[in-house]
Amino acid sequence: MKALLISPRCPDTFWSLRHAIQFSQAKALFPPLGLLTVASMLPREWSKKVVDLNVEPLTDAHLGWADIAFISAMSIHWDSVDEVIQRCKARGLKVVAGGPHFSRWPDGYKNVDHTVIGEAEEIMPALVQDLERGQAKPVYRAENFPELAETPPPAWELINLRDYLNVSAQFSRGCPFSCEFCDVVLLFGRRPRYKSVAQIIAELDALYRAGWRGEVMFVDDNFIGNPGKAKALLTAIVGWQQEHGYPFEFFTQASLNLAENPEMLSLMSQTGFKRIFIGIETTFTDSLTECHKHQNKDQDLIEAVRTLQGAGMEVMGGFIVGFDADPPTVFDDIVRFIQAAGIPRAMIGLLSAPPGTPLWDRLEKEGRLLGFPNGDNSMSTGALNIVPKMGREKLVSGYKSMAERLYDPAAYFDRVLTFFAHHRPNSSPRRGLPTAGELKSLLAILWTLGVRDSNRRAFWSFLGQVIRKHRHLFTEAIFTAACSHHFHIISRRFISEGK
Ligand code: B12
Ligand code: SF4
Repeated sequence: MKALLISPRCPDTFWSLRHAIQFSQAKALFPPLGLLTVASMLPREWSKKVVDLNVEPLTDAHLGWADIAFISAMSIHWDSVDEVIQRCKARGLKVVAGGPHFSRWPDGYKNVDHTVIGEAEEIMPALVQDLERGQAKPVYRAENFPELAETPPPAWELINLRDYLNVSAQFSRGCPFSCEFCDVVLLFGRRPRYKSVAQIIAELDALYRAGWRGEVMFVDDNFIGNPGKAKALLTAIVGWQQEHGYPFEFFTQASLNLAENPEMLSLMSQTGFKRIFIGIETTFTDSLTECHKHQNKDQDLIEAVRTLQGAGMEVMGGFIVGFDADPPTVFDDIVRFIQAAGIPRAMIGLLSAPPGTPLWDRLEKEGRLLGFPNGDNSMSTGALNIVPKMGREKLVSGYKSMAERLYDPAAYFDRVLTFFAHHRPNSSPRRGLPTAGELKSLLAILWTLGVRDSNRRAFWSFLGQVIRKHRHLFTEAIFTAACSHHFHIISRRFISEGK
């Protein structure tokens, strides 16, 4: 059997980082980890090809080669998914679809032949057998959240790692919390399930052997969900990094209570963690109570961010506006917080209700649902599927004013400088001089932001301050500025929508 594994194209959104990636040799931000994991579950004797539409187009030759297509998608891929399915069907290919989008929206695609709902581990043996016998069913639903001990390493050999800016590894799935707006618990359950330390070390070995050097994201919903397991893994990676000459830098997602765990922070610092994404959501206790994010209450938020920065990590924060309890000052207050904390990459979103979440159920009862969200709730109104208490117009205009203020390049650079002022280098050795590829990117960024861009004054003033006060972070500063370029383009486009 010849299996064509297709990853749909991401639209040009906040997280596509497309206008920053253009400066590098990479073509996309992350490889499609779910699809590569599924590829490893297919029989060895099958021929496999991965086509990531963020890297290359899907050609008739690809479709002509294949006997069957496997598609993996998030809801944000909506448009591309429709097109891919139509093209596969037009060539007479059977389509197997899975991943978060199809798991949450299984009835949406009548032209998909076999929909996999949930995680693939326990389903694949039966699906493969049924496909080989020509008797596969329309729907396969995971009955359990599988243990990850048998999850195979991703099939890195099917892609060119150089096409990606970062790579990823997954240590755990699931989250013990129950934030009202989040569908992670529906998708992956409340009990975090883990791979073994040996499985992860084998994945790092495989990436190293495949020639990867650079950033690795642990795509866990909460890396420190089980602190004991996280510490055991970190201890093993410290040793691995030493043995291999520190080829990787890491980032991940975690809950804010990481700031209260100095031992974990010290281990993360020794391992080489550079960034951490935290769902801060809001600075208002009543809004945190409303969305059941109790774990963020009673914390001094600025103090927590400072602690993480002091451990060598840039804090990337997720923020939401549109809670019923949000006061009228919410937009100004959150912008002020983000500036003061020094969170350059702040992902601000409008509250939206993914289907099946407790928020969806509550708002349905209250008659405040407006249909399905489109999956993109950062710098877009496409996911706004609720009637907000403060009124849609007020919410959207306040939100746009946040985007305008936060992604003004001067404000962004101010945040980077605040972060740099509190940053302490992590205790793993820093990578050596920039590679030839990185130097090329540096020059391209300098040319675009420093010569051609209308915001070049802000850029040069920023660089001047970096050279005066934080020279050791010069390379970091240039790459961070490339992200500012992307966010500025996305925010301008969003702000002018509907004008
Ligand atoms: C890493 C990550 C990112 C990264 C990288 C994304 C990427 N390109 O890979 C970044 C930070 C960029 C990102 C961004 C976004 N993300 Co994200 N992200 C994740 C995260 C944490 C891990 C994804 C991952 O690699 N998982 C590991 C693999 C192994 O798991 P998996 O893909 O689910 O695959 C398993 C099954 O689903 C199934 N399966 C998957 N595909 C297929 C295909 C077939 C054929 C079969 C049979 C089975 C199958 O089998 C696999 C093994 O069991 C998930 C949450 C999570 N825990 O998965 C959210 C998640 C995927 N992201 C989500 C969202 C909403 C977003 C954003 C839209 C956020 C935003 N507001 O902007 C953006 C969109 C990005 C864009 N391009 O514009 C949602 C998607 C929800 C949905 N219904 O689609 C998730 C589920 C988190 C959540 N609930 O909020 N994200
Ligand atoms: S928002 Fe984060 S902490 Fe809350 S349930 Fe979702 S993954 Fe867990």
